[in-house]
Amino acid sequence: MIKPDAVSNGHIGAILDKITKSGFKIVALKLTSLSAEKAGEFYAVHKERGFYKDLVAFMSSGPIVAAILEKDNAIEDFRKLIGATDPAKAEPGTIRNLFAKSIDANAVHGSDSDENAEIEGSFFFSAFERV
Ligand code: RTP
Ligand code: MG
Repeated sequence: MIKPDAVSNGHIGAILDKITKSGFKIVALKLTSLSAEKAGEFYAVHKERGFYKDLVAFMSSGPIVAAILEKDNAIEDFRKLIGATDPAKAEPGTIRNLFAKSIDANAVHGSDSDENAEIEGSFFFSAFERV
């Protein structure tokens, strides 16, 4: 997902370019937005964390881009490409290093397991929206 900060800062094109040039194939893509309820559902795993309320408010604050990506070793390689959760700690050249401003507004989300990628892909896309 490209988060609301990166969408409103005009980074959709640059981020998708970096993703595809890093060998990921886009198999589903849409510009949409999340209600607070849907954002809360998406990040339900963090419900007990202190940052949950801020996270839900931020993720429902503006348009986002959702995508399903394919690549060998996609989960690990994508997390390497996006960099650390806190952009101040993200390696130079990573998406969060280049486009994120803070740990809250950190430009992109990546699934953390194959299982969650399937769940999160189905959260945004029906079968006929995937190529
Ligand atoms: P994401 O799920 O968005 O790809 O990020 P992540 O795996 O790198 O980090 P995660 O631990 O899953 O946390 C989800 C999002 O919550 C915000 N967060 N804030 N203030 C804090 O200590 C804190 N920790 C996490 C971040 O925006 C993070 O992306
Ligand atoms: Mg996460």
